[in-house]
Amino acid sequence: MQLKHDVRAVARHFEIVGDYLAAASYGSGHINDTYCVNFDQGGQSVRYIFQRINHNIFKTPVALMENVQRVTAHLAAKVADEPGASRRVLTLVSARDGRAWHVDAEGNHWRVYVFIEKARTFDAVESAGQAFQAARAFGQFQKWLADLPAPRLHDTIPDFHHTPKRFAALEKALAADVANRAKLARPEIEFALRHREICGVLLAAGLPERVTHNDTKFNNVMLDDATGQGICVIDLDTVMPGLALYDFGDMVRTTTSPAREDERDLSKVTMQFPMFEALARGYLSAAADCLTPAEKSFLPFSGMLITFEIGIRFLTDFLAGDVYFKIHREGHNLDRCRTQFKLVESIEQQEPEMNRLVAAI
Ligand code: ADP
Ligand code: GN1
Ligand code: MG
Repeated sequence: MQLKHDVRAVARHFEIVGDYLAAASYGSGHINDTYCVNFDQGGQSVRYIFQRINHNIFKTPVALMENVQRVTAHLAAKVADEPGASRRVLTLVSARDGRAWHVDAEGNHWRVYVFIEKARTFDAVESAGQAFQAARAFGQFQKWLADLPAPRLHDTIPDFHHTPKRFAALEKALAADVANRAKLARPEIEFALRHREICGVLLAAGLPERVTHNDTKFNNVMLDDATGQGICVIDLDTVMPGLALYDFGDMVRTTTSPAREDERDLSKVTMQFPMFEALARGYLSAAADCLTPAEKSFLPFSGMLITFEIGIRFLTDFLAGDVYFKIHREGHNLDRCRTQFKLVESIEQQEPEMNRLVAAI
């Protein structure tokens, strides 16, 4: 199949031995372009992950790569003495000019990671054990990065989780209605407007800034094929200063419902309490001693808020004519928005019980 990019040409700029064999598009991310690339190294086929950073969204790719270099180096030092250390952290492959990235003739920034074998990601959660493992890995990730030396990391996307600003962007897109689609999303728009008051809650709570991942989707953690253990947190583009709750909230969003993010049958979308319990226990097993009592008390609410926030981002993009997230069918962003809002409702209904559980852990 014809690829969107000349990956073979890109490969020549990286310190990879052996012969280039083949490349294929990989993963289900909404932003970057990811390829799995095979090389023949002495008769063995060895895989690498190549990624083109979407510079329409990440406007400062060099600053982003500086963050990724600092974060991966810090994590590598933390896991150095653990068994299988090389599979516990992403490893960048250097470009031939010594930098960690290559800029092609079109101005695209590329990076290469060593492929983590015998582990995989899942787009939808299958068991409470997986939820526990994912949350523990993300909690451990936050804990390991708590002592990242200064300076402060770059903000790769400013105000990424500033929910009130996300809401303002929705209102702007609604007022402009450039694609004439507001009429197709009346119930969703009404839902968003009714929930406006939750947007500012975390920002008003005076919580501490930490180094956070900010995109803790379930498919951004690799689970070991043999043990099921959460071995490596990936997708580091949005690692930057943030609130711990942004990470826990996105875990609730992506790891408690059995349905995919774009499921059309909304009856399948529901916050499964045992998954939430596994997430809370997994996350706290690793990160509890880093958290303040206030942060802990907001864990259930953060799930509702971040699900709402991503929901309004999908709705905004639908209204704007699908300019941000990759889509694969008509109405894709509206479908995604609907699953998010259904999940918000499900969390709202169970919030008291979720709060009781967290207080008891
Ligand atoms: P996106 O930003 O597009 O989501 P990711 O960095 O999450 O990109 O990568 C997309 C997919 O590629 C992941 O879900 C994972 O399955 C796979 N992947 C990414 N990095 C690696 C790696 N180092 N080893 C093995 N698989 C990887
Ligand atoms: C995007 O790149 P990916 O697919 O992991 C988005 C996240 C959203 C997510 C929704 C930089 O993540 O913020 O939560 O889609 N990343 C960016 O699935 O906007
Ligand atoms: Mg990803």
